[in-house]
Amino acid sequence: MLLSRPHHSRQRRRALIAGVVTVATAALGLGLSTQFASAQTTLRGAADELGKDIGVAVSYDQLQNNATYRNIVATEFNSLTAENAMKWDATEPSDGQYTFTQADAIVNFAEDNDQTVHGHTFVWHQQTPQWVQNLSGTAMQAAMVEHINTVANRYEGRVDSWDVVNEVVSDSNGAMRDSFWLRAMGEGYITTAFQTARAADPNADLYINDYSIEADNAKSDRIYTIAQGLVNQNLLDGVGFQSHLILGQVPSTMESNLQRFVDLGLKVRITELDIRITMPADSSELARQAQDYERVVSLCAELADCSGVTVWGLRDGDSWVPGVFPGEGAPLLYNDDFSKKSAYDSVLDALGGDGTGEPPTSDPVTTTPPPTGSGCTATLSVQSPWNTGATYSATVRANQALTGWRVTWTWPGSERISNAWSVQGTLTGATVTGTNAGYNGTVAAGQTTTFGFNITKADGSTASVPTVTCTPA
Ligand code: 9MR
Repeated sequence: MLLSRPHHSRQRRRALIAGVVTVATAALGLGLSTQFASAQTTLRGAADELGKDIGVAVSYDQLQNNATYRNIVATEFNSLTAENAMKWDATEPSDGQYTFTQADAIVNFAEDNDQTVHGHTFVWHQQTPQWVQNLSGTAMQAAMVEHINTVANRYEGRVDSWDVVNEVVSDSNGAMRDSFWLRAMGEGYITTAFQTARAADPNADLYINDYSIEADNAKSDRIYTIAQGLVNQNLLDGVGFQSHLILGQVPSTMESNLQRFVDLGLKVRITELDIRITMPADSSELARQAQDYERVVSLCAELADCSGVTVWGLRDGDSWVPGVFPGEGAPLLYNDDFSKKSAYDSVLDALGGDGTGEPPTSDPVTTTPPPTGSGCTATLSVQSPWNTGATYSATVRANQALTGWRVTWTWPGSERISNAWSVQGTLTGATVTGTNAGYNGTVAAGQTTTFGFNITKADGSTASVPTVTCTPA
């Protein structure tokens, strides 16, 4: 049952990777380690090769309003989680009144960019409106079932996995959390939530998610017991380890703890990774943070049943940490000016990419931009070539104000696009015709926007840089 359930977008990505592997090994007769001593220079490129999710928790506002944020989210991550937009207070603020604007925008963005979505969350003791909390047991159960049905049905086939319940165990001795859910319905609410989610979207992976369960401790023991019960009823697919960690405190038992859940037949996932530092953070602390990140991400990279890692926000300034732990911060991979921290490089390394800061083995090739004058010009540049593929980035420059653009080119040789982001259209053949995604069509005169893609190509051939024709659309 577990294995037979398809995972739409994840399966698509894995199939693609398997194709690359077959071609590479058949043509070269080389081991994978040689082939994949990879020159990938994005988290996404490296995670794709590994067949894992590298996710980020995103804010609707930033995605809407900040083009740099959008571009990094699209190019560096292959999975998204809504940091707040799918929580109950966002989706059903009053009884039966659903507002999906923000959640839809995030799911649409993920689809435009060929990203998986890990949904967060149906049942939590925070960010659930007062009207739910005030209900009696029977009415609360009915509201919970209705809510899960509505949200899971809406995103069926588009959200790959769900945190069905979040933080149901307390911090003291592994007791159940004394939440309004527990008080109104007893422990059975957890099973009911999973039964409902399973029936509503039989193809989604269902997770139980919690913090401070990374180590083998009383709290993770309790999660283990709950997980066992759910596994016996075929209601659970994975355990989410939030991993809101403190500098220097990656638990020594984390690997063996994750393994015991895998041994139950479950996936594991690092769902909300951040590593906080007492501020101000000095260079040695930032270097230590990079090591801590590397350790956690390596652990997932090396564990076949770890589905991926999601970082809980993009830039340090986007993080929830300083608001909740005054005097602590700097917990993420990017600085507020969007520059990459050492932690970024170490995550890239842990995913098997080239996070050393060294240029990739072959030098990137860049075209000279075609002459300006028409409505727009577009250029391609090879970011990181490897024997049988390459990652490209493309820049569209508006010579006049644009509300949409169309690009087209023909590959001179064997190059074919295998996946693309921030562009849509007829992309996979010898002649490529792409148009803007929903969010990057409007470009002011003199401004630029970007899109990107990976190609496959004949083993050892040079990744060519065709001339692109750009027209306003
Ligand atoms: O990062 C989220 C922050 O923006 C919200 O204000 C907060 C509300 O409680 O929730 C934060 O995310 C939490 C996540 O949903 C569950 N695990 C803990 C996360 C950090 O508090």
